[in-house]
Amino acid sequence: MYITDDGVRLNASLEMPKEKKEKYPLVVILHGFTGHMEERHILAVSHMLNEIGCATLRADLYGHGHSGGEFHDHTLFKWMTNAMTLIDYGRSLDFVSDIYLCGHSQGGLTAMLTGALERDVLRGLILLSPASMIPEGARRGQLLGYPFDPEHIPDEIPAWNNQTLGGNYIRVAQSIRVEEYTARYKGSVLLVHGDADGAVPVQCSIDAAEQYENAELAVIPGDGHCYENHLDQAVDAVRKWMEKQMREEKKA
Ligand code: FER
Repeated sequence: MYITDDGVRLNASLEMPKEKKEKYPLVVILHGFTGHMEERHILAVSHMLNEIGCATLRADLYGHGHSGGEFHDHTLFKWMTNAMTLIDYGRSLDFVSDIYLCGHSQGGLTAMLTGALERDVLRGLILLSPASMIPEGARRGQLLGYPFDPEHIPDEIPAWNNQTLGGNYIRVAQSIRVEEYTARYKGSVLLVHGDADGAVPVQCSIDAAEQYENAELAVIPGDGHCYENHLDQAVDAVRKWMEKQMREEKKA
C-alpha cells in the first residue's frame, strides 16, 4: 500500500499480530541510509514484534526503496516529515493503542529527532545502531568518509552504491543539534548497537543512552552495523524490552 506525504508516495506495509484482540500497540519501523523496508534486520524485528502481539508499519522513506523522491534529494527533514506522516496514519487506526517509533541507523537518528517532536504521542523509541554522529560530521566536513569544506558546501558528494547525495542533505544535517532532541524525549528508549559496527561507532549509542532520561542500552559483542553476526541477539534485546513495555502498558 501507499501512504502519501505531501504528494510523495511512500511504499508501506502494515502487518498485524497473529493473536486477535481489540487493540494492539503499533511500532513504526524506519530503515537506514540507502536501505529499504525489506532488509533482513528490518524484517526480523518487525516479524518478532508481530509474534509478541504488536502491529508494525514499515515504510520506504523519501528517495529509497519503492517510494517517491530521488535519493539525491533526500534530507533528514524530509525523513522526519515522512515519520510524522506514518505516525499520523497510525493514530488514524482505531485498533491502535500505544505507538512506538523504531529506526535503524539514519532511520534511528530520524527516530531520535521525531521522538522529540512527537514526545506526547510516542510511548517509546527503539533505536537500532542510530547514526547520531551525522550532524556533527556534516559540521566538521566529514560524511561517508568524504571530506569537504563545511563552509562551502559542495553541490553533491559521492554516496554508497555509485549514487550522489545533494548538498542540501549537508545543509539540513548541519543545523541539527542532536542533544537538544534527546533532552526533549522523556519516554522509554531502547538502544541496540554492535560493538564491531564499522559504519556507526557504538559510542553513538553509549552517548545517547546518557543523554536520555530513561534509556536502556544493549551492546551486542562482535556485531556489525546490520547485525550480520548476531541478529538473533539484537532481535532478542528488542523483544525483552518491548515485552516489558507491554506489561507496564497493561498495568497503566
Ligand atoms: C555517514 C555514516 C553513516 C553517513 C551516513 C551513515 C551521510 C548512515 C548509515 C546508515 O543509515 O546505515 O557518514 O553520512
